[in-house]
Amino acid sequence: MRQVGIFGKRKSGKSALMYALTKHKIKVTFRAMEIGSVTKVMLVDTVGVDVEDDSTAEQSAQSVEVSLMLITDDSFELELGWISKLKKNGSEVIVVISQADKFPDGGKALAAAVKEVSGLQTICVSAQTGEGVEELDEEINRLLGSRD
Ligand SMILES: Nc1nc2c(ncn2[C@@H]2O[C@H](COP(=O)(O)OP(=O)(O)OP(=O)(O)O)[C@@H](O)[C@H]2O)c(=O)[nH]1
Ligand SMILES: [Mg+2]
Repeated sequence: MRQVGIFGKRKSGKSALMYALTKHKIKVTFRAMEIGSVTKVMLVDTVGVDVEDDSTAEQSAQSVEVSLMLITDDSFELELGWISKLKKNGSEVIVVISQADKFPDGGKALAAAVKEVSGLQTICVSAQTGEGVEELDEEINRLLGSRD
């Protein structure tokens, strides 16, 4: 089955995002079943990239086609390193400003900072309010489709 990995530091909201995406996917899948087009995707939750032994995250990085890299604050060097590694492994990467509801500006300033340093586009997502979940799901599907 095609795998989408969720990476990020401890407590960055990986599991909450996985749950929010799953809920959204179930809704969309019921609609897609009616028109007979369903792509089965397995979401892979991982340990934090900042844990001492990140070997299980390393392992997941080998088998995912699309990776979500969660960023929650302006120290994101570790994440940028992981993004390079994931791309080297052949994965597409979507950078997610996670827990976006916690920012007064919805994560826009952090998104701009990430863009300035790395040139990477981001999607601001809140697992709590659902903001950005649909956009994220569409981007995942677009990238999976581009690899068919
Ligand atoms: N406000 C807000 N809180 C969130 C959001 N997502 C997660 N949280 C909270 O942040 C904390 C960590 O969320 P988790 O989803 O467990 O994070 P995680 O990355 O899976 O954490 P570990 O598995 O321990 O590495 C929890 O208290 C969540 O309730 C969000 O979108 N908005
Ligand atoms: Mg978790």
